Amino acid sequence: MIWQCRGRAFDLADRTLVMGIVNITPDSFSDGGRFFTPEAALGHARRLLAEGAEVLDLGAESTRPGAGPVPADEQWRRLSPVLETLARETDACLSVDTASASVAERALAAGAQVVNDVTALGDPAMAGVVARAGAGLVLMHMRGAPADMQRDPRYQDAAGEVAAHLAARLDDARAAGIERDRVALDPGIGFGKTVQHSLELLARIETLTALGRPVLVGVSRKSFVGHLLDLPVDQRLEGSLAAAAVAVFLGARIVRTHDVAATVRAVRVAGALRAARVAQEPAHD
Ligand code: HH2
Repeated sequence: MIWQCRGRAFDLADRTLVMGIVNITPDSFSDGGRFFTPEAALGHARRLLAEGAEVLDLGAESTRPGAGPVPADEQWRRLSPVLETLARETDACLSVDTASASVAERALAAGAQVVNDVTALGDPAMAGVVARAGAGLVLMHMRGAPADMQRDPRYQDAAGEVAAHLAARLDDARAAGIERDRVALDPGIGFGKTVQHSLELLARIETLTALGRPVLVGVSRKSFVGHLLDLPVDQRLEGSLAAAAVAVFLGARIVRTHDVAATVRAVRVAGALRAARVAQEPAHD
């Protein structure tokens, strides 16, 4: 299974990509303010690359529950010095975590290869921007907006509804000229989901892998881990690793994380276990 991101093609048939998170924000839920200056963000980005991240996801707008939107010009003011420097000094794949087509367009012009859109084409101009650049695209499921998404989210069948929503967005992307092999799909853990919904989405990840595209999961330090273990954000590493490993074993191919070194190790073992299981399955013809 190939994920095509501009000139780059990731073959994810039997390996897992680790995407390191660089939050250039004052208010992100787990590391807000730590990497807000360009110097701090660059230092963090270089560290994540040294730890084995193959993709860096640069974000300038927190999407934590209750957060409001950050204007496009302010997002770009935060992103540009970091993105422009990284594009010059590394050939790592750079992703921009934005729901704004105008921010995405500027980031792609500055050398980003992927747009990570937590609104799955909520901005009507986004699909055209991604199509014209030939960029990779992450379509994430969210119910509601960060400001209100955790107010009593309800589903009859969370896994089925999330898959149907992402299948429809995948069709929209295709209709706008974005080839299927450019798209990765993400259930949006914690975005308009209770703890139980997040668990169900991870445990039934095959409802998403069945759509034939690489599945990305973002479980790192998320509140479902905190609820299960009754631990604050700075003590959720082991729980996050367990969730990432199980998701990879069940078929996820891209893991978005704050803790790259530990995640690279965990998903390598989980991926080897998945491969061993697949090798034992009877051939289907
Ligand atoms: N989670 C966050 C942000 N962006 N993108 C995708 N595709 N999937 C996710 O699960 C996801 C995401 C939230 O995490 P973080 O970036 O650490 O926090 P904040 O939004 O507060 O900056």
